[in-house]
Amino acid sequence: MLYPQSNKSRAIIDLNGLWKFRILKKESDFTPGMILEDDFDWIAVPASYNDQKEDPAFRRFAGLSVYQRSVIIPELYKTQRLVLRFDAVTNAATVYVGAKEITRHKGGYLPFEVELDKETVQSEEFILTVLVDNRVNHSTLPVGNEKGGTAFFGSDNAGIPSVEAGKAYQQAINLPNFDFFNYAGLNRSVRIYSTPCTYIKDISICPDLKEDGTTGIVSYEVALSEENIPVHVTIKDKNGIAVAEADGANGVIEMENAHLWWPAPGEPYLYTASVTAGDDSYQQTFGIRTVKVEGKKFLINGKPFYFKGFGKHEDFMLHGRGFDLCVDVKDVGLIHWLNANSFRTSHYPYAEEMYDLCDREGIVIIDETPAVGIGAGASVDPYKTFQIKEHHQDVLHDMIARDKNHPCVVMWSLGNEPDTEHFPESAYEYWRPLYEQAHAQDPQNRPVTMVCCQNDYTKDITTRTMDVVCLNRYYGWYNLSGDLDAAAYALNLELDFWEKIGKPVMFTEYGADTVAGMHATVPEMFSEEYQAEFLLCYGEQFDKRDFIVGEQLWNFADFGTIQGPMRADGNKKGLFTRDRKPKLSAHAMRQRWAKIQVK
Ligand code: E8X
Repeated sequence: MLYPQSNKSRAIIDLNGLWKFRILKKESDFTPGMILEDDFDWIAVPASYNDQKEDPAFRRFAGLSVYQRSVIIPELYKTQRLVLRFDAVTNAATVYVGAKEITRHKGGYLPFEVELDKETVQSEEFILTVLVDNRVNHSTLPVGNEKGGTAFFGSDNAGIPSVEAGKAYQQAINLPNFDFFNYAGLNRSVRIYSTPCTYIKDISICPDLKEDGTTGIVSYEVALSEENIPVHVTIKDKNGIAVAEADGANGVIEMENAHLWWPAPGEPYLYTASVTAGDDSYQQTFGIRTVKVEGKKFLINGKPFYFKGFGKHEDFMLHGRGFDLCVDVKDVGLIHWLNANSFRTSHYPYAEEMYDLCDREGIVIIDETPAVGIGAGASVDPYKTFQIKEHHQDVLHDMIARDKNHPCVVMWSLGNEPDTEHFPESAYEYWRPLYEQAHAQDPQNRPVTMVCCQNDYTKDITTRTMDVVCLNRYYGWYNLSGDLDAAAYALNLELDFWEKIGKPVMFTEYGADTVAGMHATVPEMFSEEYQAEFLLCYGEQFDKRDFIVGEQLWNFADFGTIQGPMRADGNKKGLFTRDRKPKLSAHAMRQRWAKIQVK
């Protein structure tokens, strides 16, 4: 799916800004075609709605809300094909022009679009309405909890006499089965873009390298709205100089002395494929780089790569999970400051603009679907009770379709911390087809993983089948709490197990909640000193093993979560506070990662 682009044949109508907004107390309060004339709030788009007002309902309600605005199409666009595109509406959307439903979409972290019909395009003005559903449950990704408690932190509503009361509780608070606040709304940009009537539908670029390691082989495929439109491709270097040409909707272009895309601190060299097809045109950036798992190594351009970084969140004050390019620029600057080189898009695909920035900055991304919360304790097989399989296939497909050309994306994560221990065969039968789907769909055939929760790894027959074993471990925090000697012992016991698997292993989470400003001469949990000691202790164990290909701690920064007895104003495992102030461990990791040179 192509990102909206303004060029000689395409234009963009920006629909970001102030929209009318209303939370619906009940679903029957909405009728298609209704106009918000009074009893509405002005709300900012893109942004989550939750923190924009002081009304407790904005954070606590579960259900439908309405966004509405008027749209005027300039005369000069009325001869073009016009497409309405939502970059992300969380968690589900139904879209109306006037009283007519024109599209709907399930899933809160990937774009969807709809071509506007002639009547709409020719109209003087029209009312655009988006009905947003923030609810999560056993059929959504991320998964919500349906039994009135949060399985995540095990509050099983002890003392509440019946499930009925639990259901009441469920209504009061939209219960995520995941550890981040369920920010909702028009979280990313809303635009109308124009194309000529015959147009470029998609572009796939698959780079490779010849044996000589310097000749690039660039395979491309241009999908068109109609057959037999003449296609021309010009490859331009970073200075816009044409360095190769080709004709035809598919082709392979050889490029001698190609500049490779290297992760930071190397040069992330970007080329542009300037595609023309009939009256349409599109400029697609790409990088020439290879990614491969070989034995126990993760290779980029044939060189062993070591992931230094973290899991992140799209999370900041006031706009919640809203798209914020300034925060993305700030965070990438801090990633460089830390001497880090990568992050995982935990636990959902991030805004496309962040991948574009990482392409330019040489930051490596593990791209993750929103499949988090797939588990409900040892007594319920989620693979038999959650209705998520088809939706999971869809979100995996859409994530790869959206992000396939980014050189910064080096691995797909099918999901985070599912239950792979209590129902091992059921888990394997669920995840294996998704693993195969990702490999089959990705033109670049990148490595595929599924991030493993701390579990009895001897029973888990799924994690070991991934291309890279990705582990989230918290010895010394959630268990063996406060005892780093015991934690190191347990970690090494487990690493002895993984040594035998003969695959690359990396840590995709390890960390400790830390209250900024809390200090202790003898490090204790929640102190800044304990977090630094915890992270460095893990690093010490990693350094002893040659099959560990990366360390991504949890988390880059503090972030918002649901209320619960384990969260005081959110999750505090950040190297930085939520407003990006460094804790002691940020300095400790900066020094550690300065010594780990990668290229
Ligand atoms: C945590 C993290 C959470 O924020 C993340 O989204 C997923 C959790 C640790 C799970 N992983 O709680 O900070 C630990 C399970 C029990 C050992």
